[in-house]
Amino acid sequence: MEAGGYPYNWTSPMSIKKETLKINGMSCGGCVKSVTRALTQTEGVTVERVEIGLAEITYDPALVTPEAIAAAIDEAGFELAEGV
Ligand SMILES: [Cu+2]
Repeated sequence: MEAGGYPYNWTSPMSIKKETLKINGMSCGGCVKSVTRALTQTEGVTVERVEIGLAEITYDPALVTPEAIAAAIDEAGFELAEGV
């Protein structure tokens, strides 16, 4: 008998956080691609939109820390100005 509700193993949408990151050092489409790649390759991060100076992401705090997101941006050669 179905009791209703959701299976246990579904990821709760409640745990996913949405952030707009302000990023210093971006100046062209190449920078947009670099930031997009860096964030895409970070486990637990989903890229919604990237443009010069900012990135909109959703991330799962169970999989990735704000520090790891900042580090990924730093490693790509940019600086996180605000967010996470
Ligand atoms: Cu550039």
